[in-house]
Amino acid sequence: MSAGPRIVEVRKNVLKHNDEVARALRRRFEQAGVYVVSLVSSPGSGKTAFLEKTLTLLRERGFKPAALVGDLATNNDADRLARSQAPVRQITTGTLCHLEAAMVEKALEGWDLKELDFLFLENVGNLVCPSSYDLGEDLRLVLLSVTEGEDKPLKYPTIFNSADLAVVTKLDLADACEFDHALAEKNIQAVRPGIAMLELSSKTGRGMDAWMDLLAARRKRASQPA
Ligand SMILES: Nc1nc2c(ncn2[C@@H]2O[C@H](COP(=O)(O)OP(=O)(O)O)[C@@H](O)[C@H]2O)c(=O)[nH]1
Ligand SMILES: [Mg+2]
Repeated sequence: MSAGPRIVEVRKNVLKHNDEVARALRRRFEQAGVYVVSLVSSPGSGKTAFLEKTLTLLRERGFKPAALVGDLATNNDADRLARSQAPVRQITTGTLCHLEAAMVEKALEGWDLKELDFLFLENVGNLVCPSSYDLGEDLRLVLLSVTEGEDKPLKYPTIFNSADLAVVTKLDLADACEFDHALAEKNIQAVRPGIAMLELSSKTGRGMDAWMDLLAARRKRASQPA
């Protein structure tokens, strides 16, 4: 037998196991009444800056958010996010290019989810690997910064295709990069037709009010009985 089919089989089993853990996590999140949002993007597109601002603004509005953040190495992002005063834990993945549901489950040990309104999961910066792994989240964000180029959705369609909301970041740098908003939107919509989109800057705060409104509305909708 060639090696090809066996590799596919192992991968299928890994994904199946992940889906089972993710399904259990989703049930736990629902029962606890916590709304869970994950963030995926390439390294450096502004996930941590956006999350730090998000945690701070949510706390100012009286919500109780927390975050888990994944990186191959260092606690740098957890240290940055902890400045918001929200509970934060770092997950270091070693050589792994994505978070898996079991890592989220383990990192949550000791936390009372009923105490939280929102839980954010910052995935490892990567436009390929995280797309296949369900983490039990309610909402998956894909970030695209204006410095990355408008063509990235076409080059990495799967990550955009598996997301629920596309967030264009670093709006304050758009003019300097001659960012073409219409082209970026066209490319995102080409790979994920109908996806909701936001444009914002974590640095200036522009667009953050719309994000806060969207988050509160989605959480409210999720908590209403079907
Ligand atoms: N000008 C500007 N820089 C930003 C913005 N968001 C993030 N950055 C910078 O982009 C770099 C990478 O951001 P980071 O949050 O670490 O990205 P991550 O790797 O996706 O978590 C850092 O130097 C940030 O200060 C923004 O809205 N505007
Ligand atoms: Mg980060």
